[in-house]
Amino acid sequence: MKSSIILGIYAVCVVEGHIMGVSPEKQHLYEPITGSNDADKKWRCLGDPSIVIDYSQINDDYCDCPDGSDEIGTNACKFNQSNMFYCANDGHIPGYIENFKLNDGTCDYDRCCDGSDEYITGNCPNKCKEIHDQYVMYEALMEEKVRLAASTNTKLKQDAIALKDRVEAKLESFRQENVNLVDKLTQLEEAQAHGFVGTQELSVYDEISSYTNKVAEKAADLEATHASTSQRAKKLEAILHNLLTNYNPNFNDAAVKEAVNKFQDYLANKEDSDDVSGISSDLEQLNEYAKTVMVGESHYSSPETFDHTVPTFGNMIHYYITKIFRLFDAEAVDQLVLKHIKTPEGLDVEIDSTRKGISTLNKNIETLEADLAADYGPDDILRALVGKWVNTNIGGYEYKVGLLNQVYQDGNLLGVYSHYKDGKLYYINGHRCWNGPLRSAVIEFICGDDQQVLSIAEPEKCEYHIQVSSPLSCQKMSQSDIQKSFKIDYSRL
Ligand code: MAN
Repeated sequence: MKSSIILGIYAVCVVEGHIMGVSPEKQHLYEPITGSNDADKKWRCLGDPSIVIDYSQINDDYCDCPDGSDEIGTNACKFNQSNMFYCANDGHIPGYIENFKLNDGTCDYDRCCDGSDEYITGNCPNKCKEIHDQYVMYEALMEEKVRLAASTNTKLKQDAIALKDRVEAKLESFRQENVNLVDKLTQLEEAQAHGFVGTQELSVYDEISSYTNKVAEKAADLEATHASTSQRAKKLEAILHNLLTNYNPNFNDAAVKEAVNKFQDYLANKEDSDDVSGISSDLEQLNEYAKTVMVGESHYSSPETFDHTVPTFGNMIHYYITKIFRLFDAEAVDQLVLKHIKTPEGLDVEIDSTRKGISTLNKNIETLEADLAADYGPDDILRALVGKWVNTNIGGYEYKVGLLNQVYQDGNLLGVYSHYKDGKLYYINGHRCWNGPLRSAVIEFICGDDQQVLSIAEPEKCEYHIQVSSPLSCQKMSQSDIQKSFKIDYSRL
């Protein structure tokens, strides 16, 4: 039983048509069910209509209904979220407060600017006018911020799109590079299995061919020159034969005698054959030889198909061709081999480095794919904040806050960025707390100017809650968001 003063106040709380603590929309639920005299009036508990109580038992500071619906204006029943005390806050925005905060002597002006939560203590005069004036200013400020943020956000969105495009392009080029490397590896492995590199072997053949073709052209010229020279020689020989057969040895003509003697010497030493045919087939052989160049075989020695011992004009050409070919062997082929054909050891090294290249590319591809699949918020806009650090000094600690990166408190790692959810960035796996868990942090964006740390709290040991201002969260600021973020400046009340 309460004192008579308190009873008096409770009597005020049950004036029919207005039950204290109940919102206007719910007042009709508190109409009596029977009786015209006050004493006869009854009411049913909202959560259990089988329980009927006297109308005067509502807000009498005694809990009659199991759901607490009869004591919405007192703290008599166990707290129930759906029975919160309603503050009308005339001139401002209505609010609700937990019943256990009623009459505790504290002015909860953020919920009840009219002080109605302290109806017994009378501690709290109505401050709705002052608070509403503050709110109106704050609301205008926030609306302005939202307006300004719209253009910043457009820019951030464009940056985010460009960054995403860049990641996609990089991924595409890595994938293409990967396809090329896999092809190359297949070729190299085939070459390793067969002992040569097919297409590269052809390159050597092509190069040798181009040399032998040039030599062939030269040889054809020489052949033609040789043919006409030998025609002329034959005519001269015929003239000299005629001289040899028909000269008169009885004339003592020294010049004729010398010519006849020298021609006889010439005939005695004359070559049997000066046939130059076969040069083309020799060159053909060279080309065929080029085709047989194999990886890892000792193919540098020239083919010993030419007989250098017979001193014919044709063999002279053979000699030069072979010499050229020997040049190929000694220098050019070595160079070509280095350029086009792998030695077995070189092949192993290249296969190894190609495999490593593929594995690195695969890792890079995985990283980029994960990045593209990650949640960067609506329109991927958070991409624009990657790599941004906002540092501050609070409570004697130097905080380094890397958005989507890491957070440090002096030398302590508070967490590594893990994911984004419902407008918040989550950081985990920081340095271990003394006798506690690994440190972790959450960043909440509050509508405001460019990214700055607004506050850092540690609601649980080694769990950090960081508020960062950003135009990002302005875009979705509804009227109720503005109301929720409004903070009363008590110094001005
Ligand atoms: C340091 C800081 C604090 C933390 C304690 C825990 O002093 O990281 O934030 O609460 O360690 O021992």
